[in-house]
Amino acid sequence: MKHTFSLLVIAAASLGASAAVPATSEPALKDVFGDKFRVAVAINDAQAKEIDKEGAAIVKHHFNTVVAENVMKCSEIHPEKNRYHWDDADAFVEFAERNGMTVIGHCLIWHSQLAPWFLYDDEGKYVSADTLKARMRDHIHAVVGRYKGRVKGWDVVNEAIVESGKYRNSGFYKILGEEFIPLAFQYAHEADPEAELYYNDYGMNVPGRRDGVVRMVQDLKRRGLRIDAVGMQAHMGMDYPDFREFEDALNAFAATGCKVMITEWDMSALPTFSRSSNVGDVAAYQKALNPYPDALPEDVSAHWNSRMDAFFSLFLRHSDVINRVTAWGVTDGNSWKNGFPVRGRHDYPLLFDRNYEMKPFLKNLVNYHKHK
Ligand code: 9MR
Repeated sequence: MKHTFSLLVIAAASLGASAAVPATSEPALKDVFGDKFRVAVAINDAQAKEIDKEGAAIVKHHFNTVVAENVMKCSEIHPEKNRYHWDDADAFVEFAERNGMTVIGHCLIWHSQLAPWFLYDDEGKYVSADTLKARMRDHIHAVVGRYKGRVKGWDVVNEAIVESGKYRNSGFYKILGEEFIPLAFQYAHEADPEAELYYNDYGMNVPGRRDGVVRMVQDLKRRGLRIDAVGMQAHMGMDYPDFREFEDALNAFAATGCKVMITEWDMSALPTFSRSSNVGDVAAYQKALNPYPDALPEDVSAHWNSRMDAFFSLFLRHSDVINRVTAWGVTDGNSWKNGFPVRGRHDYPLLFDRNYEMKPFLKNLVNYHKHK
């Protein structure tokens, strides 16, 4: 009963004009936190082209740095061997430049969202090591070269180390072995010697992966290659990552001499989904998959806000080594989490809700820090 009542109150409040404060009337995040780290967000095509006007307005008001959620990935920008598709990436970079924002490039070498032709010959077999090197070089030189001097830094390699600390057994690894990583960094540096270069991965709190990434970074440095930062994606949930493990990993990356960037921050508010969940009937199964289709219950929202506050406060405490914090999407409605790990979920993982309002934990932090 109490629960129903509070839901009604929340619903009424979100409808009432007096309760809603447009996010663009709040103090700008970049003004409040910009002296600590770059305040960044991943934007989609509709925001870059200002089709989603309210989303774009939030980006312009609150953020000083943008990354393209998809349009610079290999499958998008280089869909066929002899064809690049620049229009969407150009529009993204132009949007940033029109609005005085710093651009981050995502990403050059990744096993996923890789153009289907990239690793294969005409017969569908893996290409030789030399051919793959040439393709990587051409791709990296074309993309980095096109935006030379306009992109501050690149995620050069994405998600190449697994939880055990070993290299992911991707096509790149199968064809080139460990060498594909230093080669990618070398090519990126050749293409734009001024650009910062990053290694980016998820689940970085896991000790095996953490140590594997540290070893790989040290290897790049030993070879004299440029690497400026380690990107911790930071896709979180209500029960992961472990706070201490996350902080330990952050310290371990900083100890290599690299900066640390929080590159893809979001926190699912939904119960962690397991395919082995033993849910009896179809209706119960649907409900388990998508338990809060209308709004988050107050207790869940309170828990989510306090966890987000704890992590943001951790980022602030480590702002000597963290130089960028990036939300992976603008509003809850934009988030990839609505479709992962299963489609059709209604998730609440980002800094702004579906009504384009700032989440409570962030309002509190802004109010506290703007007076400092
Ligand atoms: O958010 C991105 C989503 O729109 C894409 O469909 C998806 C495709 O793989 O990629 C998402 O972004 C990923 C990012 O590029 C790399 N780290 C994991 C992110 C979430 O999957």
